[in-house]
Amino acid sequence: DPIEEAKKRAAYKAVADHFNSNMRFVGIGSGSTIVYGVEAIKAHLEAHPASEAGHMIWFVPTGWNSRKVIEQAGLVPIAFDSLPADATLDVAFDGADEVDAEMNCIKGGGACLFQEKLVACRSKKFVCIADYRKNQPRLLTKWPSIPIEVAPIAHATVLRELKQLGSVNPKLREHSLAKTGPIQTDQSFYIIDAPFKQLLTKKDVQEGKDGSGKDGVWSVDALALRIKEISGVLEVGLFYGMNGDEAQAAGQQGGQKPV
Ligand code: DER
Repeated sequence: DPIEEAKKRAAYKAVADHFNSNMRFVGIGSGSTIVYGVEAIKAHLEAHPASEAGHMIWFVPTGWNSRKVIEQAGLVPIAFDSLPADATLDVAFDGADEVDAEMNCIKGGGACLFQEKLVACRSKKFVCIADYRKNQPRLLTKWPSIPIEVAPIAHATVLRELKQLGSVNPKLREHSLAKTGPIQTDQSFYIIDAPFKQLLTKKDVQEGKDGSGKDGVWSVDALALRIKEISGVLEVGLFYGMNGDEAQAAGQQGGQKPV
């Protein structure tokens, strides 16, 4: 299957370039691509054991499924809230639903975006593993909407506010199979998928395009910050400006640019 092959190649390259056996804390994202990432880490550790005996590497999951993937590979998970207070992760590996020319990402297809962003922002480097299907000039080119994690009690209010920001037909993510009703995240929150017309890159704005929300056209960071301000929103599935200085400016703890 050419897509599985592409995912596997991307994962093995990402791990070869950005993982080493002497790391201490490594973040593991969610979805299907990251499974190849864990497989590649496992193979790397077998071929390159840690230099000092007894060296431990802790793997930080980004949700129930991510933890299962770590355990099934025989690696050792540590819950995010069990990390030593002064610990920063060496690297976080994760997937994405779409990536634009500036490496901004739409994430949340797997409903784990809150823990994924927590882990990404606590890591020295965020490595996004994405096959060719995810690469687009701008976000919302193929992936239709922005996943947003919201408190159940506030979901109707958030839907209303999103429409005022120009979202067309935002809706609660429902179970697709037998069970009816909204899906719940690992935090027992809901997910809203909010379509918008277009998300501009920084370059678009520098070239004079207006990303301030007129006719529902926004720049990535302006919309991410605006949605985050809506009371009831826990986190927004837009990863942007993840390098140190921009991330500080955007109010996110410093990570580094996704690679
Ligand atoms: O939920 C997410 O952001 C995930 O990383 C995910 O959507 C990517 O999934 P995939 O690797 O199965 O495409």
